[in-house]
Amino acid sequence: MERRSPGMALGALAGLLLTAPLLALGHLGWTFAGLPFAPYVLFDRLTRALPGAIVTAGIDSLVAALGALEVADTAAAAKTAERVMAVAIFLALGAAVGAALFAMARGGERRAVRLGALLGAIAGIAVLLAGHGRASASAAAPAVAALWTLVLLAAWGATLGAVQRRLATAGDRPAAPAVEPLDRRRFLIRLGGASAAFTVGGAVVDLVLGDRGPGAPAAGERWSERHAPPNEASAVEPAPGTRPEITSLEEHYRIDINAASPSIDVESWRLAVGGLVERPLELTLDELRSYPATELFVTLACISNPVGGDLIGTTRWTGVSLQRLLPDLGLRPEATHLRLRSADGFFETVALATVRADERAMLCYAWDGVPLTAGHGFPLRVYLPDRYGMKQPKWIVSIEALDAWQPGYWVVRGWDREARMEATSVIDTVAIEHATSGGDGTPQVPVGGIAHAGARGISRVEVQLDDGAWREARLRRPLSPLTWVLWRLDLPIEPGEHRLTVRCFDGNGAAQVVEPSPPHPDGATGLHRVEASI
Ligand SMILES: Nc1nc2c(c(=O)[nH]1)N[C@H]1C(S)=C(S)[C@@H](COP(=O)(O)O)O[C@H]1N2
Ligand SMILES: [Mo]
Repeated sequence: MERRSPGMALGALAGLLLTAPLLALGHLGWTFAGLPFAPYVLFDRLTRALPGAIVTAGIDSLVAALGALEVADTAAAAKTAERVMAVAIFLALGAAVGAALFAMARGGERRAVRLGALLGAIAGIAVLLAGHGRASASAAAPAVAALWTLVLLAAWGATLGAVQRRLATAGDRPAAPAVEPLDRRRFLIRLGGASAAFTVGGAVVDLVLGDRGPGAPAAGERWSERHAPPNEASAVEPAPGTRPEITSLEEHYRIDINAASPSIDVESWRLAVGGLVERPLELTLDELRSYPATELFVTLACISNPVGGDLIGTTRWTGVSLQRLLPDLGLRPEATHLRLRSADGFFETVALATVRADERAMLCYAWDGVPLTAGHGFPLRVYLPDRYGMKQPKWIVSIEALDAWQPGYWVVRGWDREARMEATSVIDTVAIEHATSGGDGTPQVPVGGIAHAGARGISRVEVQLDDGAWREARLRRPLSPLTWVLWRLDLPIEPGEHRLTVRCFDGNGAAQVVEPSPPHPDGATGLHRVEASI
């Protein structure tokens, strides 16, 4: 009797059915033990290896798509989309390995299990290599993390081999060849059921019990909970519906190149200072904190933020001024730039001239009075006034003094060298339900929002109703010269359908750029408009 060994299609199916529970198990290890999660390791390697233009196009279309779908939190949705892609790719790889194994083990040979274990172990080594140099993506000790990855994938491969044998021997029953397809099908159905049960069970445990991850709030009391904002006395009250002036840490957008944030043990973390220095240094976080602290309200925005988008936030940053730190770094006279490197492989260069000209450039360790969260750069990130987020590495591990400028991570990938923040203004609210009746009976509608122009400040905001004249809004005193300005205008609006447009002028009187342009390569421009029916 001829044996009918399971083909590559069945191998792919078996690969899928076994990869799903592998994902569930791997994710549990990630959630509860800080072990590396292979799909994220591979995905993060992929995003670093792909050409900048492709990654940029991917990010742009993702942000645009999420904007079109009007999702509430672009950054979180984008991160979820990345993770879904990472898992999908991993499932596809699992199916491919399944097909390959079934092709190699034709005939139901006994070697199938060993061959599967071998393929799994090779996959494990590939994952380890992909994650090499980014050991900090896992909170576990490197040896434990490596062992986990290898054992998990080898066991997965061995199981795949066992499934292959089981399917192959289903065709090995000389007595009842006609029963064979039924037996195979029954086995596959049982395998599918077990896979689904295990996967769903793991996911439920993860969701219910796991609260690790970058979203977890930092311990300690927030500065903003104990203090009134410095502009409390400003005469201009925001129009109802205007966004909070201080963004809560949970609401602050998060953008970076990581499916999983670096997880850094602060006890062993050091800021290494090298390059053109008299002698290399290593600074602990406590040493950095022993300098007099710089406290600044800052508005940070991502260069990928479209006009009116939500990739912008304001909080209080605490750190040590780079200017103050400089004398202790022992820089050699020929040094002109500092290259900051991050645990995730991100990097940027800062000119010493910038540091010397602006004492507000700082290495920052706290937001809103509590240590940075894992997602926002714990334990150390930089702040550079007037620049988009792409110039501001999180999770800094080293500073290298150079005698020339070097392009940073996103500059290499085609984004602007300077990444200076564009002036932008946004209408947050047309508060129809808070309208008061004006002198002539026309409803006075509170309209409000934000305007921001990096460190240049805002001197004027104007609102246009339909095609009417531009009318000047009142400006609330900002939290600092570095933050957005809340503006408000109580505008008489006749009932009907209307369009409102806003524009601003920076602190030097320069008008915001009116011509619409996309975020790439140097930040979005154009006016923000909303439709309102009164
Ligand atoms: N190490 C590292 N730092 C990084 C990034 C990154 O991917 N890795 N992304 C940058 C970008 S593009 C932005 S917009 C800001 C976002 O900071 P946030 O996530 O705290 O809002 O971090 C910057 N710093
Ligand atoms: Mo960004």
